[in-house]
Amino acid sequence: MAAHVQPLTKRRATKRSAWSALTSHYKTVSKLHLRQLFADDPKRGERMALEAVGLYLDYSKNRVTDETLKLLVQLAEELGLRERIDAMFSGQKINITEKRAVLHIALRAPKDASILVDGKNVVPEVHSVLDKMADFSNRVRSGAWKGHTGKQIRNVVNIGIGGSDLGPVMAYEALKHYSDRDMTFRFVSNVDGTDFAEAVQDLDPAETLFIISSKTFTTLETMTNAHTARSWSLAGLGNDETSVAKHFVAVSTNAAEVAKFGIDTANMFEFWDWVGGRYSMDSAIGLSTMVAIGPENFRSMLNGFHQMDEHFRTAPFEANLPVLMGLLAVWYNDFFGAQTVAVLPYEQYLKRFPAYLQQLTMESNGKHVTLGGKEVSRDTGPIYWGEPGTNGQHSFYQLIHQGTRLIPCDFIAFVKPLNPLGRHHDLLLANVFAQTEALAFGKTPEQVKAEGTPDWLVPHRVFEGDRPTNTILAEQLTPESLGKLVALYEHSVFTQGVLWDIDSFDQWGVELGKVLAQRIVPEIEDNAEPLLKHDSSTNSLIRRYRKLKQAQ
Ligand code: G6Q
Repeated sequence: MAAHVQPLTKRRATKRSAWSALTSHYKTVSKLHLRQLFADDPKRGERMALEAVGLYLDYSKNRVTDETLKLLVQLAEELGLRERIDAMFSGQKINITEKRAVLHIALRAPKDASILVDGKNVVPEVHSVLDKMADFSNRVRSGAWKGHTGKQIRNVVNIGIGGSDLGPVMAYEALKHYSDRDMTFRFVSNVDGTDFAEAVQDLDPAETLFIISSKTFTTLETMTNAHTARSWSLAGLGNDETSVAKHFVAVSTNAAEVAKFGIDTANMFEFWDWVGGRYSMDSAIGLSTMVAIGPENFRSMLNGFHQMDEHFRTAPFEANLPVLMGLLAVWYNDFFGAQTVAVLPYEQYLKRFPAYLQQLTMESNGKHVTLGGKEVSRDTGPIYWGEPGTNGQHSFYQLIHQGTRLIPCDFIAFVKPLNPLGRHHDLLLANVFAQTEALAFGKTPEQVKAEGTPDWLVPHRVFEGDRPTNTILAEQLTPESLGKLVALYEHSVFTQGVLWDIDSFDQWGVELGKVLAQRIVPEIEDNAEPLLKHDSSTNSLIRRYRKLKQAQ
């Protein structure tokens, strides 16, 4: 076990006292309505807000009192959050099941920083890869990098999946405003052939560059898509193998596999085993982002990440944005029994942000055993989901307002629009404020009756309120503010994981399905009828598929 991890006995003892204080406190707080909390403290909305590194968090519409926050902070202290933060930032191997350091914070560290992994400073390597990415991006953007036929590259297709896809897609969509509009960017992830076919159907191979993004360079989906891309590209370029060097580059930790695929390792952008897939959008995995928005904007995004890292590392817990958000998530998950958190960006460019967060939060904290391998004693990772506003208001918000479940929501909005059009932005923001107001305060039967509603209809039109929300307000969606926002959630996830005493950085849960799929592939593809040894359901599904496939 790594040296920084507290002995289990100590952790358990402190855990009991801090959690139990909150358990009895919950009994009082759960009976207090947000209406009352606001009535009792007219300045609550100003007091329970925090501004740091340019992000403003209003957490006043949460079902908490000062005492709740004090106890939650105490819980974090007792469970060693400070030591765990220090352990992560100093490169200790806190991903204990994979025996790896967790250093996405090194990806955005300034040049003069020193972060040691096994005694070696990793910061110079990070900057040398960033410089190589910048040089490449500039050459592609300027047209200096030519395709095999001498044509300029106009299309970039990133092939990757999971952490090697969701970050790049989200960042591209989020920062489209800053991207080179003369270029086309596509993202292929699914092993479903439709994904590839649709992505390239209107592209000219002579103008298309593929970025094969895979940490391991062995992932089934990515390698299948990469080989299909290779054939598609070669077919369009006279089957000249030398064209691969001009139309394929790789982002990986596995030089041997990259070379085996036929990509010159000079065109490989490296990252390291201490970067988890879902924490890699600011590593070389962000190459497509850099080509899209240019190196300067990419560096400004890294700077945003770094500002949030420093805030997280140094701010006292009660004034620490990611810590507060993490503590609130735990409060609802473990005391109110909330199953989910809705993330609702009121910013069209953030349309893929909830999908990105789903991997970040659920792959990280979807764990059922503690660091010591014991069954956890309380629920871990809530389900994160969401859609951009105002669209969701006309669909699933009904359940958030009037359903029987408690769904804490994060509303995200920006003061300045990127596309100012008439009254659009004022209307958008009015909706953010109206939603959090309606969720917190609702509408009482008296108010509904006073509007002249007939008695039979009153219950249907009552809004209980008391639905908790966070509102995150930033000045404008920029590369820098995106970096801050992503780092905010990364560190909130870390905070939650520390409170649950779990490894937020492994992902064994994705393994079993991968292994079983590899076993089934030959059973599906073999011409001879295979001897199937699965359960009766799986066996008959395979037989049915084989039969219908052969009949075609
Ligand atoms: C992320 C996971 C996972 C991973 C993909 C792709 O934290 O590890 O989503 O990113 O399975 O893996 P490769 O980059 O190795 O292809």
